[in-house]
Amino acid sequence: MGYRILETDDIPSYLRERGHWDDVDDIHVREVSDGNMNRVFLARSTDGSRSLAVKQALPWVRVAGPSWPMSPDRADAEARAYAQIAKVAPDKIPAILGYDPENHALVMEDMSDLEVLRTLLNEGASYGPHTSARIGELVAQLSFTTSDFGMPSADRKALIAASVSPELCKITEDVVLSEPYLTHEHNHWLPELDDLAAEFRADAALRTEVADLRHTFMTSAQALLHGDLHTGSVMVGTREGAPVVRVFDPEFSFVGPIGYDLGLYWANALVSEERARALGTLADHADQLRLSWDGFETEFRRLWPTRVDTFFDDAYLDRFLRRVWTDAVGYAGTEIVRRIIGFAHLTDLTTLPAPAPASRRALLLGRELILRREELSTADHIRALA
Ligand code: SR1
Ligand code: MG
Repeated sequence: MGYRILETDDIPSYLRERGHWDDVDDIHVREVSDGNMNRVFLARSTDGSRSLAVKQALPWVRVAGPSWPMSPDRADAEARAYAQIAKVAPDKIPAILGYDPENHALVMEDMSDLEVLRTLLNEGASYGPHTSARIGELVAQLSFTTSDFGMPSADRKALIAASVSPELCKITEDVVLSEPYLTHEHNHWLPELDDLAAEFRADAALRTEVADLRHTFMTSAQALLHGDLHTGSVMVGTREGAPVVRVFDPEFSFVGPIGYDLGLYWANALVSEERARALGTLADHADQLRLSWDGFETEFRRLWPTRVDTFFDDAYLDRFLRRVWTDAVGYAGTEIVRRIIGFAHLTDLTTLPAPAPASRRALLLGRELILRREELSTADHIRALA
């Protein structure tokens, strides 16, 4: 039949055709699309005893519409990434019930009992003691097991080939790692930030450092990444009295530099901290870099003795982790900058009653993280700067 764009009314028969739902008279569907890229529907039985989510990639960027075409093949990358993460951290992603490559649609666990981390933080909640540690742990589990430490060389080459995702990598290379430092129609910012936006475009030293991070993003095939690990890609809550952290939306997944995933998470934590500072609701925001790094490093070191290639010795591990840290600091800087003067902004800042002062502070912090990433060697150094 070929690819078709699913509308709310199509979902009951679609789910029946795909073998996920028998009684199409007892199904209520609503669209809950929220991200920049795709459509999401929730289907639920009348008594709420059954529910699931359907996510479909459109042939364009959802928030831009058909004027920004984008292959729906990106859903294949997402399905592949989920399959890989499920092997090593099944408790940290939603259960995937099926993937339909023809319609680029994933059927998955309904997580609407959980909350998007960004939404909670914007409402003034704290992170809690587990969230960032679990995120760090997930990055370690995914990255170690898909690196040359966790996989035989030939399997790694096959993984790299299977995970090539040129269109989505190009989005990141453009909207994160170059456009904010150029004159580009995608860029927009608050009028109060005109001076800084112009300064960033004219700053040759800043541009060279971003070029370095961009080239590392393009060439450093360290491990399979989530690829877009911001606080809007994390759901949290409690199930049966236990804290739950679920990472979703790995459509930007590819084999790249591990620091990119950590850096994105850090940037969003730092921006959320600026929001909390502006509103006087600062809770445990200041500690999230340290908690996520500790979670990452502890898990990566725990896995190290299982490495498949012992030519990589313990001294090399220290050097490797240092490089991941430095990359993460730099990518955190680029993520902050692009979220304020680039294409896709953050509700953390845009919904503030007076967004300019916090945005300005964050932008200046982002620049420092990019320029001084080699010397900012601990979470305390970054803390002092923030
Ligand atoms: C055109 S897409 C802009 C952003 O949305 C996605 O969530 C990624 O963060 C991407 O950079
Ligand atoms: Mg997303």
